[in-house]
Amino acid sequence: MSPNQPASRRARPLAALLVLALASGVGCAQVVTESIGDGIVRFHASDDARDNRLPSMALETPRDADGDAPAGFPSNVVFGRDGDRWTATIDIEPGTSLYGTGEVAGPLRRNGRVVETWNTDAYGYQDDAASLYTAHPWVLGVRADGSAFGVLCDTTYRCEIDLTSGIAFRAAGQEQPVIVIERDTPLAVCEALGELTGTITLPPKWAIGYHQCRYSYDPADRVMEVAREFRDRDIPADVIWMDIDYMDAYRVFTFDSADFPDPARLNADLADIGFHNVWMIDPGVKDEDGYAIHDSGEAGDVWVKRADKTTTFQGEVWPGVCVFPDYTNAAVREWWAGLYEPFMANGISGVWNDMNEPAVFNTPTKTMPENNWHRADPDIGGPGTHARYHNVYGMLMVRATREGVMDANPDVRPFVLSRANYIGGHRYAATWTGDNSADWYHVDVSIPMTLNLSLSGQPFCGPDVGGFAGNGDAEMFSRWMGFGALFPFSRGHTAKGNIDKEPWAYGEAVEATSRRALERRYRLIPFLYTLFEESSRTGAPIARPTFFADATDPALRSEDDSFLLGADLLVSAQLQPARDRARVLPRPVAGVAWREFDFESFDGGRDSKDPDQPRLYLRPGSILPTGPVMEFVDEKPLDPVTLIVCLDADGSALGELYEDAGDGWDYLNGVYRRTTYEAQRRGDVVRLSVADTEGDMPRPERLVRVRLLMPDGSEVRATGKDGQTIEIPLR
Ligand code: MIG
Repeated sequence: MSPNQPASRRARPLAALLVLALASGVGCAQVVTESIGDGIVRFHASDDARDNRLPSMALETPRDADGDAPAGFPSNVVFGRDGDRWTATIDIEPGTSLYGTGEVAGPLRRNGRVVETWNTDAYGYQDDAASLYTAHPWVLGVRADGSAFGVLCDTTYRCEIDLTSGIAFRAAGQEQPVIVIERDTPLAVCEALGELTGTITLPPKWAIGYHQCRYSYDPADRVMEVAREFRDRDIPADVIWMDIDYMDAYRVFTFDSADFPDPARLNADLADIGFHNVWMIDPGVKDEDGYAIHDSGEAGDVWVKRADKTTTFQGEVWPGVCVFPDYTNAAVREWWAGLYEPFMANGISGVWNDMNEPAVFNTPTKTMPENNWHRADPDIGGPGTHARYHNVYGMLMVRATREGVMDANPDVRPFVLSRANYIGGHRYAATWTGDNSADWYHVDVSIPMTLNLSLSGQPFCGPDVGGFAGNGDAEMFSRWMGFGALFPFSRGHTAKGNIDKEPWAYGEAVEATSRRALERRYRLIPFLYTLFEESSRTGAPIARPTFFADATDPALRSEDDSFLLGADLLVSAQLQPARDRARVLPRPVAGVAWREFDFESFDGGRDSKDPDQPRLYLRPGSILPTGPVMEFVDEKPLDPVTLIVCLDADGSALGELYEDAGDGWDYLNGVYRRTTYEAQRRGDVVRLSVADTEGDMPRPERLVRVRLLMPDGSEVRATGKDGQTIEIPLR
């Protein structure tokens, strides 16, 4: 047995253990391996490390060993030390591409990169940023043959992820387990990660519409003005956001009485024109006697402590000197959750938690001292330092926020956006890529950043479209909107002091491009919603790297100017001003190429004639469900359903459409409809029919339009009734 092979704890003969101990040069400690699921092995540095490990914050529920590691398990973890850090290394075969590592700037393929998990307020970050806002100690490996594995270093402490030669984790704190997932495909690894860490809650449908934000729309009249402008200009949008300036001097859970005198009225007026709303809440609570939130926190003794474990830590953030809820404690989370009931009663639809790394202005590290003290519950490891809990502070905050939001409005699905998070935190909140900049570098990285987050368990993500820091220009904004409209989370945002960045702010041409882009998103909502539902069940990412189409094709491994939505739709963008990058497409499938298609735009032309729209391609063998343009997702019923069909080499195609009430929980009791459409060519006729229907929601009477994409670029169209077979003669 070589030290590179996995060791089964019980089965290994003693002599081999001794050889291994000597060879690894780390004393007598023996790696312990155990199976915790089919093709999932947990490695511990030693028996001691296993017995004394801290509870996993990543796993949705603790996993017991269900046996020894399977014989011949392909990956092995070698533990060691590097100064005061413990290390875990995993060799990789030549030809292995590495991905994931969470929210990281730079290219999709991560080989050669070094990052560190340490949630950081990283305004204006660049390619070399070691740490951004979230922590995902996780690497996805894809071997030359397309088989894949995932490695989770199950620590909340600061952890370097070094991909310069194989995979190396170097972490502070005590030795923690390393979990390795083995699967045949990268998609299956993502799904297994979902089994371990949980999946997203299906969001309310409005949350997958377009979001419009800025720092800040202020006062309330300005909010209404922007929302009305969308409707007047026929630009689809579902959500408008209230950034920190709505508060009374940045005191959380308050409203500025001059600028936002009646938030309930504002939310109702927004609802009248089909807008939902999201309001920001930060963790820092102004340290001020007489301020109700402060006083109730004080009474409950909820704040994070200094190293002396008794005095309350104070740090400056927006409101001035603040104190910080200790979300590691269940009683504190309950207190925090309870604050949302009166807040949400103002007709608030969603909550945005920012600054929860936590960001602190007046310390050298821009966060809390690492020796601050958390009074954590035993089930997450008991009391401990900020060094241990820093990376989960944001996750535990949004866990409590989500509970509060759900307690306040139990009949609707929660929507929470968090800036900081930890692997597994997708269970509680969506994430965006923080304070990017209005420059071409950030245009370029917004696809790989979204993809690597998606490959790290967080499917509900996207960048600030248009760029947060700085102004940028019309050309850049236009390009960004073209493909930014197609991210799982699609939100325009910009910082205080910048020019306006609403879709119409740059004049008519850019407005037209933005409208085309958002009309595409809204036509694709039936498909996107189907993908969100799939993700909520299986953990599958929504935006996927193009190499998912063919993990054996080396030409796709670094491709990050394009991305897939689900398995079937390829979005191919041009991310350089000159539009001079060669497009990379998946190889034809049994001789049939991925087929380009587009939509008719509002001004009568084809939207793909607009060079700022990404090109769209359909996988051979697939049926894409689309709908009519709407001003907001629930404006009208889905009628007609337009099915865009690309037959494979056998003349067949399949596609799925998931529908439910769009909000609420009835879908969990069967009130939904999942339709599998099938197309089959026989001679000169293609028959489109429903192959399968699941769920209790009856099929409405409605039209189905079929757009059959032909190999020569032409289209054959047909119309029929949903549920009935539609015959499409080809000549
Ligand atoms: O330090 O609330 O990333 O999206 O607009 C700035 C104001 C604080 C940072 C967030 C940004 C938000 C801004 N916030």
